[in-house]
Order: sequence, then structure tokens, then C-alpha cells
Amino acid sequence: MTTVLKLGGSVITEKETPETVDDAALQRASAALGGSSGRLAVVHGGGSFGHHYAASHGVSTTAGTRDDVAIREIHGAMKRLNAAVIDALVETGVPAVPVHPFSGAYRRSDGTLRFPEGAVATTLEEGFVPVLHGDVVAHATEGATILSGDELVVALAEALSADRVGVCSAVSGVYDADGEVIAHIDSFDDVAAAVGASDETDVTGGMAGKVRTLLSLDAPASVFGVDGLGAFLDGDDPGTRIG
Ligand code: IP8
Repeated sequence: MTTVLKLGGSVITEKETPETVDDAALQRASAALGGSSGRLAVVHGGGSFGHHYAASHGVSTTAGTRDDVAIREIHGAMKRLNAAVIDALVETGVPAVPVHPFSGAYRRSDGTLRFPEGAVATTLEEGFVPVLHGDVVAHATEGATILSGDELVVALAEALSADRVGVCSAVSGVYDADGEVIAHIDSFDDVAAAVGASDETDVTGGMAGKVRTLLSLDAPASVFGVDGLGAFLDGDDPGTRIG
């Protein structure tokens, strides 16, 4: 059983204060992961680390930069967050190891992502828990652009033929127009009015983008809050099941 899990940046950091880990939330998430079994690849988002520097340098998934200072600042912040996540996971007995996308992933000029999937697959097969993160990556003809954790989750899930995908977010699931968590989504059209419009090519477009992208996966996905993480890792479907 291979599981790809995203820990949202807004879950594990205090989003309003630059470079601040939400220690309590990270410890809760790590404690849940400490009890999990099977093959697990973790991806975390940027929260108050990467997004802060990406915004200050005007870099996004589509707006590139040729400024090496910007690349070092964004990547450096993400490495610091990654180290904090790994430290917390190691404390709970998870054999977590870092995988930094900038060192091996890149985009072609048409925006398609290439990343070292063999390295991640081998790391998993050898019993480690690779911990990847949203990052800045070289982008042919654009300099460098942002790779979001969501995009990485989808690419990893496909490359590893994951059995399950989990997105641990700051909210308890996908909400309907009345503010109730939707238990199951199998068609974007059914929830489009509730989650808002989404550009089909935008994988980082908030909840609408997440739903659309997760629906395109072969593996079932779940969106849940940190309270649901333990249940998800035990094989349940907390929050919203997508697909
Ligand atoms: O928080 C963004 O990843 P996300 C990563 O998953 C950076 O969108 C570097 C801003």
C-alpha cells in the first residue's frame, strides 16, 4: 500500500508570521504519522516560509524569475521548513529523509514537470519516508518558477501508482454552500457552485483547483483537517473523499 500525503503549509506554519512553524500542529501531525505503516511519501507546502519569499520576489507557478538571489531565498526557506518537518517526524520514530525538488525537478518550456521519480521510488522501496516540499524549480525559457506541493502530490501519486492520496489542510474538508463538509465528490460539476470556478490549468487555485486536480487521479483522495489525519492513516475516509 503506497500513500502520498500532503501536509498543507497552513497546517504546519503560522501563515501570517514569516518563517514560523506551528509547533503544536506539526507535533500532532507527526504523532499521527509515527503510528502509520506501509509505504508513505510526504509532501509539505510552503506556508509562511516559501510563500513569503515567493511573493516578495514576484515569483509564482507561471511568473518566472532570473534572479539567483530570489531562488536561494525561496529554496533556502523551504529547506529550513523541511528540516523542521523532518526533525518532528524523526522524534516520533518516522524514518524521514529530505528530497529537495530544486535539486532534481524542472519544468520544460511548456510548463510540464519532470522530477526524479526513480530516486523517490527507490527511497520508498528501501523503507524510508521521503519528505518533499513545494519549491522553486528551473523552468526552461522562464528562469525558475514555483512548484506547488499540490502539483507535486499529483505527479508523485501518478509516478508511484499510489493507492491513496491524502491532503491534510487547515479546514476539515470541502464545504458545501451551507458550510457542511461534503462527504464524497465524484464530479466537479456537482460541487462547482459551492467551491467556485477554477481554471482547468491551475493546480494551485484554492479548493476548486485541488478538487479538480484530485478528481483527475486514478487513486482515491481525501481532503481533511489535522484531526482527521490519524483516521486517514488507519485507512478511513475522514473529511471529503474525492474520486
Ligand atoms: O504551499 C508552495 O507550495 P504550496 C511552495 O503547496 C513555495 O502551494 C515555494 C511557495
